[in-house]
Amino acid sequence: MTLQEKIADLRTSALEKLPKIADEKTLNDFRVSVLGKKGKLTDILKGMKDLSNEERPKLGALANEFRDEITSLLESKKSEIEALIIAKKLENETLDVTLPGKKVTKGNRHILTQTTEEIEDIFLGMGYQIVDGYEVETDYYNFERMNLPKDHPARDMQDTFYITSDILLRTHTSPVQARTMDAHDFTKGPLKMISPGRVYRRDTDDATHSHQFHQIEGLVIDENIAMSDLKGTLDTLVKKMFGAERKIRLRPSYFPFTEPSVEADISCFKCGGKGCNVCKMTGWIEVLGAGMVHPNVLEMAGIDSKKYSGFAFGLGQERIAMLRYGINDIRGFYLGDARMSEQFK
Ligand code: FA5
Repeated sequence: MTLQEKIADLRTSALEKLPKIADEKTLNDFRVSVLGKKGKLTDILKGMKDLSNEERPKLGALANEFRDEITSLLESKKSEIEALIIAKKLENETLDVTLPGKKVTKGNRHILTQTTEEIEDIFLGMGYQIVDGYEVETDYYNFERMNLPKDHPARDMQDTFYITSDILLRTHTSPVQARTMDAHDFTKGPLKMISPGRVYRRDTDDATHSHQFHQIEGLVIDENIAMSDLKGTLDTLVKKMFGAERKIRLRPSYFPFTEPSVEADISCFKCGGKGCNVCKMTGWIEVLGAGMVHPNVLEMAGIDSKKYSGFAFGLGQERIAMLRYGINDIRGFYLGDARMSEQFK
């Protein structure tokens, strides 16, 4: 068989096999076996060295023609196979628009955050500014500046977690009072601020007490501030938060940093005042401490207590939220149970 005939033979068999190929791997194997370095065409062309000078270019031209033809057929076969693969994929991956969508659950802010923001709104409406304090405080601001010198027996009312003998986790938001008094320029007007934040105490946890909880401190200092201003402010707060029907009672109390001092109770949400386990059979739940700023506290901040007077209060946010929403155990706020939060969307 001449080389020309061998090429013709190879062409015939190639043209017969090619259309039957249906995948990329077989197509590639076929290309290597026909046109590859060790393929059939190369094998045939090895015989060229025995041809005459006239025959050699003719066979070369024939071989090139064959290579071009097969290469172009391989290309179109490749595109054909690729198109088939895509078509198959599309067939399997069709989008079923009738399937129900995945439900995206929407979160919501914690009920304590919501309560804080609500109280903030009420006070912003009355012209107060909102001030941040430090959760890690000095003994000086937490106690001494609040008229509680070292060894004062009233320190026992707020036992705390000490970091060093002078640095502690604040027991109340009242140190923010001293810090804002120090920073305030009274030539520019009265001081009216609230300061929400977390506080810590070595209290034993029960339905209404936690060792860490939240307070909102309030402070107003100006000339001629009287107890009636405090009463009116607390009344506005309670009416806006709980509605006019909820009863509030003020009873005399003692805080070293206010004189006179009061504590405010709100009628129990659970028993309406009859007495139950939530209010410890008293019918009332204590929500805040308040009073007229003690002259010593003003003087320690360099404020003339003969010219200026003020009132302050510290309310427990958890207690307010419990009363507002009928939550009967304070520990529910901190457990991180989504079912608790979801009720307050
Ligand atoms: C104080 O902390 C004072 N600094 C409040 C104050 C500020 C008085 C300014 C005068 C002037 P008291 O310890 O009573 O006061 O706490 C205030 C409120 O925090 C309480 O009425 C109560 O609502 C809440 N509270 C106190 N202890 C706890 C506790 N362990 N768990 C949850 N809430 C608490």
